[in-house]
Amino acid sequence: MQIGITGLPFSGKTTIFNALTSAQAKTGDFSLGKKEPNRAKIKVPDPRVYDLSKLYNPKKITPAEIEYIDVGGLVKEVKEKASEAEFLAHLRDTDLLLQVVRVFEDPNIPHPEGKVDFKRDITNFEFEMILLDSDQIEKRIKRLEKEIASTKSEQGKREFELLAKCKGFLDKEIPLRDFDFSEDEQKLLRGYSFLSLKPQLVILNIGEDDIKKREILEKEIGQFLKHKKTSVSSVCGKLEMELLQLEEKDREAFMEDLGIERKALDRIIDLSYKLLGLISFFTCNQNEVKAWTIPSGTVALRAAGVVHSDMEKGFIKAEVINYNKLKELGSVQKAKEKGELRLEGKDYVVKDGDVIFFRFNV
Ligand SMILES: Nc1nc2c(ncn2[C@@H]2O[C@H](COP(=O)(O)OP(=O)(O)OP(=O)(O)O)[C@@H](O)[C@H]2O)c(=O)[nH]1
Ligand SMILES: [Mg+2]
Repeated sequence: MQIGITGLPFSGKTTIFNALTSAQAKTGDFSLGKKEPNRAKIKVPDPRVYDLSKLYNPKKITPAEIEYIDVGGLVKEVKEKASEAEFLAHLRDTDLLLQVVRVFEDPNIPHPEGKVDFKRDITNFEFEMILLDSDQIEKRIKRLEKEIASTKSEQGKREFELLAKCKGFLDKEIPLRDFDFSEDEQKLLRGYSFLSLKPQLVILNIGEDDIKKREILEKEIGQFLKHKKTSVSSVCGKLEMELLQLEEKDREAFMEDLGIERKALDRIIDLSYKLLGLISFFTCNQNEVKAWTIPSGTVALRAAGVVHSDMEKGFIKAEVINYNKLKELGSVQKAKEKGELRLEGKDYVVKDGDVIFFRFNV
């Protein structure tokens, strides 16, 4: 999974990138015009993978991974530098946009719009994404018109109609993720990676003084955000970055003092999975215990294919037990004795936390 971090200059993107990934990218250096974004992969800190590993003592433990890309923001200066294409290229492959919005007040740090006003920034950001998608569609539509005139392609016509429909939404300033496209439409749209179609996680970068009113703030912004597949959370970027420099035991005391219940990373990962509609299942043996990430609603046959194409081709059955049940019983052997290791067919809908042993034949 790839998550793109974006937002206005000096909103704290790199600070939050560091807090999420334990990277040590330089903050406070104006990143405008910088060519390469900061990138880092993290292992999803899902305690279930490590718990299962205790049962199997495997040679290898493989948690799921998320890559964070600190892309920077798209602002007037960047556009003038014609870096728009670069900005888009970096965000193209991301599954989710993490929009960092400055809430913290600090007279020493300039705000590109003059003063802190996070509702304005959120609204402007959405509008920027809509404009970028709109530009892209206009260009494509022009080319398609010529193509259809000469080839009379049916596929071209369908694409044209769909893009015209999207353009209609965008002209009304509605992001594309507000619409439920059919499966065929989604397929056609996939190649474009429209920005307003990507799920969005708004991260309010709050100051230390705001920690106490974090819930009120999140609720207020939650009600302000009117679009689908859009969530909000708040992070005190600077503090979270400092937290990482502490020893584990000091960290907990520090967090308690400040009233921080969970690390930003843990909250953001949970929200990201929810926004993207993703769940985890596990495969376990003496060689490897591994977490797999799939869309919720995936059937056993498809899940097998995620692990290995041979498993999908030669699928016979899936032996399934949920992590919670397995933990309660203590071992797969016990689960078998108690008849808790279920035999499921190819249409079984995999649940979050399922431990699956695929039976297959190639
Ligand atoms: N007071 C305060 N300062 C912060 C906070 N978060 C970030 N900063 C400071 O704001 C400045 C900008 O932070 P960065 O993380 O570099 O911001 P950015 O969005 O990556 O900036 P660009 O990449 O230049 O667009 C740095 O000096 C940070 O130390 C915060 O929560 N409170
Ligand atoms: Mg930066």
